Amino acid sequence: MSSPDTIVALSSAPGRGAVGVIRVSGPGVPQIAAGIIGGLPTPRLARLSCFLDAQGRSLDQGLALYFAAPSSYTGEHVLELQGHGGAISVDLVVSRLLELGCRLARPGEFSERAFLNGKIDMAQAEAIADLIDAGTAAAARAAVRSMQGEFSARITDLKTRITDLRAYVEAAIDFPDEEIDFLSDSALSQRLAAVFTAFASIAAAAHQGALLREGLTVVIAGLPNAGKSSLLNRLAGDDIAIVTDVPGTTRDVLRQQVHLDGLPLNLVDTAGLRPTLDVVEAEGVRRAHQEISRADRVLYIVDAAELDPRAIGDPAPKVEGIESLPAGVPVTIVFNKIDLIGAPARLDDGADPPRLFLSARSGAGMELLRAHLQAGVGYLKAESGAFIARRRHLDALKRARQHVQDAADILSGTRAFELFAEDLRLAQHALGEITGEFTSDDLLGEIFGSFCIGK
Ligand SMILES: Nc1nc2c(ncn2[C@@H]2O[C@H](COP(=O)(O)OP(=O)(O)OP(=O)(O)O)[C@@H](O)[C@H]2O)c(=O)[nH]1
Ligand SMILES: [Mg+2]
Repeated sequence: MSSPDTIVALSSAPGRGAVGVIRVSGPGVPQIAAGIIGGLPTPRLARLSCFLDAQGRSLDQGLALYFAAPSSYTGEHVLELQGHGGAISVDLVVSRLLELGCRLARPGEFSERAFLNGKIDMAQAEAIADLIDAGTAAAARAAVRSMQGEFSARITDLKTRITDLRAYVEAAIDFPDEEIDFLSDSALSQRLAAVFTAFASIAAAAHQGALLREGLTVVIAGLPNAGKSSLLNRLAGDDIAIVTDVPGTTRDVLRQQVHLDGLPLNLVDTAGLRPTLDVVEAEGVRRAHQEISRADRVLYIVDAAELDPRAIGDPAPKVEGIESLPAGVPVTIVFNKIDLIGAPARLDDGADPPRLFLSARSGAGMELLRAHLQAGVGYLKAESGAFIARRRHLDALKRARQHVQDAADILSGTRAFELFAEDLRLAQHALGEITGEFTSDDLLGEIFGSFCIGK
């Protein structure tokens, strides 16, 4: 599958740096090496070389490293030139390489070639990009796990189990005389149960990974003056939003990212929800509703000091304005300012929606809030063996599991074994999408197009 073009890109960060790494990949590497450093170095041995222009003058001096196909990142011949990391000196060397017949690489093109040449699968390629983009140490560790193939190995294992199951059933279809004895034993249902167990454990690890990668968007909403901005500042540990006792202080949407034990939390502070004739504030309220509709969780802040004291013990207190929240977005009602009413911090998890009593001013109840947000998405604080995962992986896992479920339903209902085998085939196909066995050009473009240049 080797591509005829030889590509070049700066693989280290652009700008000023101690070292600039220029990577060249493709069949033209031997001839290009002859042009720029006078010949191919011994594979995998660093060689101090002058990088030469067309007249044989030195453009820069540095290390040259050669990886012979197929033992390289891309699976093609690769030459790496490690020169000085000045913007101009890097440009001069890249220009010379273009002159020698390379073309500039597209974003992610080295990794795309690695994928097309079977050096890495799709989940591993995605993990490389996620490692580079990781925002926390936990996310980076999960990305390394996926990059090294742990996630793919688990998917492959699951696929093998499903293949076995299919083979078992297809044998029965091929020998209908033996069907009854062959399938009435419990071996089949045992195998099926093992497949479901494997799904559950992979889905849990992938769910953790997706949380580490994408985080949780928490929108702080409520009536004016309830203490929304105070809560944002308290969670961020910084004086980010303006806080005053004037209702309607916040109008713009304010965003701040914090981490809860490795879980990225995208906090959004919004304008207090109230009807208003002020055009600026009305726009703020409109934007607040927009944010609420996209939230993973809404913290609906209520000023506890303004509440009828009887409402506090009420299992279903009337909370003003809460009816304006859309159905389907998880909400927690946060009774703020408990310092004013002398109530203790408390989490009422059993209530629907859950209720939390805290004080943004004193900080009482903040630990309860943090734990509640983590528990709400099933985040495990401890290192959990997570694999970095994307929505597309979770989606494929879900579809695959559904196909196996459909197969199981057939087994318990009609015993139409052809349909059973067909559902298992669909499940395998969905799993194959994760590792990239089945991919469209669109998906390739989407995934590798979001990579850095030079990766
Ligand atoms: N006693 C007490 N006062 C608080 C607490 N939280 C906020 N306040 C006060 O309540 C007032 C409003 O706080 P903000 O954080 O600006 O409230 P907001 O909900 O962002 O208000 P808008 O942006 O106007 O919608 C300020 O005077 C805060 O100091 C709290 O826990 N206890
Ligand atoms: Mg505010």
